[in-house]
Amino acid sequence: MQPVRRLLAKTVVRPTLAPDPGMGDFAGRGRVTDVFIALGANLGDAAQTLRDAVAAVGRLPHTRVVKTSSLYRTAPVDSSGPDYLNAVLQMETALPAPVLLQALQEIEAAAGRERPYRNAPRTLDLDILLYGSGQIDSPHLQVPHPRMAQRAFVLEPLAEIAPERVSPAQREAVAGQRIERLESILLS
Ligand code: A4P
Ligand code: MG
Repeated sequence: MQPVRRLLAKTVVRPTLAPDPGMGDFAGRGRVTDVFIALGANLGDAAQTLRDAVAAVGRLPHTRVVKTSSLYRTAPVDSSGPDYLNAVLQMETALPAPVLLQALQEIEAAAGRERPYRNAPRTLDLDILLYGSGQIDSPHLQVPHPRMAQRAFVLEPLAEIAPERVSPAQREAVAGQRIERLESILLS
């Protein structure tokens, strides 16, 4: 059995959040939540890795990718190494947030993600930005992502696919960070 399916088989699926007004039924699989994921990579063939990651997210059980942003080339923020490629995707999922986090970490591991030190260059990073309108503050998961408002590499792609989620003041606050939308390299 695949790791995520094994995990799901063992997981007692219970709501981690109060019912969300944005939720609905998803193919008869219970409540679904609108989720935004940040994708980042600055080692290896980053564009292909991010494409593969979008496909892998789309193959998760009870999950559908709704929208993807463009790819963005961005300067490392509190990090080192080559420029990053970043993007944001919107998905609908019936997976509880902790199960989704574990599934994303398995996709990172399959892409060869290593963690030699904090904010090290990486082949693939998948962070949960928003999980419905839920707020989660557990040792392993904080949502909304606590640093998203400080990062142009999150806010710009998020504003591209969900402009109502980012205010002009938030974008203005990160305007000094170098970021370039790539028109000729497609994510999906
Ligand atoms: N964790 C807690 N909340 C979340 C969440 N909402 N989504 C925990 C995902 N994970 C979450 O993550 C460390 C731990 O955070 C996980 O074990 C999980 O339980 P990680 O993926 O190992 O490391 P990380 O993502 O590097 O950690 P962190 O602290 O989230 O890093 P940041 O703040 O996201 O920064 N510059 C550019 N240009 N582009 C980038 O993509 N990324 C970073 C990472 C720094 N600079 C960058 C970029
Ligand atoms: Mg991460």
